[in-house]
Amino acid sequence: MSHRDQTKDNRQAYYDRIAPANLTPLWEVFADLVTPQPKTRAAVAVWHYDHIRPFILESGGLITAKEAVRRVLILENPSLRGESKITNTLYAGLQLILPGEVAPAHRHSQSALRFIVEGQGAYTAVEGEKTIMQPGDFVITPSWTWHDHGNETDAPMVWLDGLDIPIVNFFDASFAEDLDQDSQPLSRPPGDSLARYGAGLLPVGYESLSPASPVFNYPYARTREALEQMRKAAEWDPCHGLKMRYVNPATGDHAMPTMAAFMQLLPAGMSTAPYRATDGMVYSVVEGAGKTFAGGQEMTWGPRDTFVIPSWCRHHHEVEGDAVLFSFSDRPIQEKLGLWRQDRGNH
Ligand code: 1HN
Repeated sequence: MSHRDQTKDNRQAYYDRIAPANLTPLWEVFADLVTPQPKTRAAVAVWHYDHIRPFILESGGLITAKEAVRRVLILENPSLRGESKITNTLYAGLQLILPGEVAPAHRHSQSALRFIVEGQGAYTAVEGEKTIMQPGDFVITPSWTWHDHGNETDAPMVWLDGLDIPIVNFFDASFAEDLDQDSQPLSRPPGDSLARYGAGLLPVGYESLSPASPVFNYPYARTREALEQMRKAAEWDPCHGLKMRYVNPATGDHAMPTMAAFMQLLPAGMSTAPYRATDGMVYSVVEGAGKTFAGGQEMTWGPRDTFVIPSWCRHHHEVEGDAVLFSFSDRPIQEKLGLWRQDRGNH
């Protein structure tokens, strides 16, 4: 046996002997643990709405919203099948609620965001206040807030759910409970939170123990109008076009402590500069059509499509007409931990 083989055998015999004591040599795993750059298991992927919409509607004939608790098709990253993840840290799904249905009230330590994709006029109630949802609205249900949904319209409604489930489970910090009634009692009139906290004003003496925004519906009509007004200044970021983040108006921080959300306008003809960041990004297309080049792949997208760009995957977008993109990520946590990085160039 060569000297090299002998050394290898000796080491392996040693590893085998220490294994029952639950010991592992760091030098054998170091390179996988501490990589010079992020090495995600998640893949670039796109879900075309036209393709999956029939599957979503079909679920409506198989199970009621009430029986399912939440009737959702999970958007699973193709490289993370079976893990209920769209990125390593985030969950995403498309939820269907049919006319007359109720999704019963519950609360959990996971934070959720909703981005309305199809239909209009269904409601969600959060902590005693109802809001009617329209396409493009960004709605939050922060950690441990009671929430239930209902559809009193005559058309199906579909929205994108984003949750921090993998993060909460990573910490083994999941709690959940059901309310003893399907619909929670309402204590404030519709529109109260937006008027009280989302009109550039705050109640005098307002203080909150929660890090989450007191506004829980950020209507698309307002967001779109803001983008339209700002575009006149023609200040375009080479990587992002015009990209805004949803904020907690009381603190200026992200709307929720674990997930950030964004809305961006890419003007007609724009080809963005290459970009990557450590937060994996989930996109929902609101308006327009385009292409995203990421990780050696080309994705085409149009309204209501969802696509995902994993951590540190360099990408750029190309659009013909104007495009409006919603997106969300785990950026707030990474920022708080001093981990978030971006790379705005080609190297
Ligand atoms: C949840 O509460 C909702 O409230 C949607 O609509 C999806 C996925 C996992 C756990 C809780 C909702 C969810 C969820």
